[in-house]
Amino acid sequence: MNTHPKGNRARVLLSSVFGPYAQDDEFGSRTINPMELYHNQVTRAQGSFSLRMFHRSWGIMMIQANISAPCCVLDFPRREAFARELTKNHYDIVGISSIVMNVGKVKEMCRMVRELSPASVIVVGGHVAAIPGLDALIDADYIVRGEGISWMRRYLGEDEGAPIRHPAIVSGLQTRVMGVRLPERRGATAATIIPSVGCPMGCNFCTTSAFFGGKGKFVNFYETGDELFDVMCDIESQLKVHSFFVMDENFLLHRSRAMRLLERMKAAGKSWELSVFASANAIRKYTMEELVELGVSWLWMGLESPKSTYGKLQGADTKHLTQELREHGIRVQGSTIIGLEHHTPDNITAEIEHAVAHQADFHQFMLYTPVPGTPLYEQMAKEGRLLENINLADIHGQYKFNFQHAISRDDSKRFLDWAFWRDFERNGPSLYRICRTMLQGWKRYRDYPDPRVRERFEREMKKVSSAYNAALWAMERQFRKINRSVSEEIHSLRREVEREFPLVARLTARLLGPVLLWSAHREDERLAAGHTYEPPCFLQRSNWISA
Ligand code: B12
Ligand code: SF4
Repeated sequence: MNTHPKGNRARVLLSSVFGPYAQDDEFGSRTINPMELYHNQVTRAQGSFSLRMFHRSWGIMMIQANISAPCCVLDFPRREAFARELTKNHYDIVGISSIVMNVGKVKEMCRMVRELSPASVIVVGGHVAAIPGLDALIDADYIVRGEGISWMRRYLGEDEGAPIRHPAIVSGLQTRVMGVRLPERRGATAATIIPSVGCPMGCNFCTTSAFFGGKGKFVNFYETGDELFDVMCDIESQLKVHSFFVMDENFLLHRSRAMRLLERMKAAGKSWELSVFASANAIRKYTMEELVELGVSWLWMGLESPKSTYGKLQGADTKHLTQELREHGIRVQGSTIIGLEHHTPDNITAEIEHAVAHQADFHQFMLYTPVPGTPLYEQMAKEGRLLENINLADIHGQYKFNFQHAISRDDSKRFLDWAFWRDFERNGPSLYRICRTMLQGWKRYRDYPDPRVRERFEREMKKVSSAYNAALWAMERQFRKINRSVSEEIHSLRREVEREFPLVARLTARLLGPVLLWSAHREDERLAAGHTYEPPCFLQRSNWISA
């Protein structure tokens, strides 16, 4: 690859694919694929209790923060906004970021660039680049596979090995639950931190592992706990946060980095909360106290299946581990795969019941899916098991199988939908489950010698004893028609919270509870009428001098 003739004076536009997203259209948008993490693949069957929020496109934000060229990030544009930006300003380079299922939008955006800004070089990056033969499907000049910061720096003639600057990213936007949009107070939402991309475990279906090199490979943006600590301090002071969403596929796998971070946190008295992703084998490298002291308060863990042979599970009793984590106040988000090789129409129900019996605070269910670029895709292609004529927009694990399996394509969707529903019906709204976990944690750690830990649980209990308790009041009523015994459990939890915090908890439940009950009803009606949510468009310029 040659560097761009203008080097770092080239003007760069970095855009995510265009919306609207949560509707069916010819470009590959799908109603079941809203731009919302939880509602898309975790709490989607939970009606008005579903946790709804948007996340920005962090890949292009990271690239923007790490180049010195004049750059504009356009996130979640409509086609009109993308066209307007292309014609209003001249861009030497137009970078488009996408995942596989949005390839139809990339094709259309490349067409638009050629028409509206013919002198621009088109660079396409992100997971879409893993599609074999992509160059024949879209009209781009460069298709970038893998890590994009170093590629873009190289293309602009900059030092690709320079330290990574981390932008200050607010992790979630426009959070809604029970029909109420939460106020966006400064510091109230966690900041996103991205220590690495990829994962060395190399599970055969895993797109993120495959995209950044596969088994044994990953890219560290921050090698050491010291570097990470400095970045977190910087973002803490910019955004006034105590809480971090750590976007690293397997954060706890890198134990020496995590333990050094803990040392620094202790020395500086940082009472931070970390939401992390980690595999069971990595979690077991730590004692519960180490996790708690590190501030791990939310943990996303692959449970996959009791009979799966993935190295990351290494014989772990995931049910016991989930229970133990929750007893220590750590909210667990389990992730279960439906359609592994040993699954059949006869045993899948029992496997789903096993997953649900974990009583994780949140549960993601995903279909086993050969996505282009993964070892599983290659294997299925070799075995001739890939189904023909499946639109790439429908290959993502939340719809139907794209390969031959003992379970039929249509049944795969039925089992997936049932898994979400069963988890909700049996375990109640995730909002209730996290209140239970936080209360357990606070009871266990309220007298803990380390003041940072006490402070963190006290912060959590402030929420549980006020607004969340009001939500419990509304939930126990709303849930009666779904599962009376869970409604009674919610009632007992609320009583317990009110025993601990008699004044504030009772008062907020009586005052705010009825409002939440009303707004949850209203939200259920809205959702039943087909209402969906779309993220706002963002436009952010850096190193910009108007032409
Ligand atoms: C945050 C996130 C989201 C957010 C939205 C983000 C957004 N604004 O688009 C939400 C929660 C809404 C979401 C939704 C979905 N997501 Co999502 N998501 C993620 C997640 C967890 C983090 C992405 C991230 O920021 N990573 C960190 C950044 C730094 O990495 P990156 O984005 O890959 O960017 C790097 C390179 O790819 C490259 N790069 C990226 N863009 C560009 C552009 C240019 C020009 C260049 C040169 C390079 C480049 O450089 C970056 C730095 O190295 C990833 C998993 C993961 N760990 O990455 C899944 C992931 C991207 N999502 C995925 C999927 C499937 C979905 C959904 C379809 C849900 C589903 N059914 O599973 C929906 C689709 C929504 C829609 N309508 O488009 C898959 C994509 C699989 C694939 N092969 O395409 C992933 C990989 C998860 C997985 N393992 O299955 N998602
Ligand atoms: S442990 Fe998780 S992130 Fe790592 S390769 Fe396996 S599925 Fe992917």
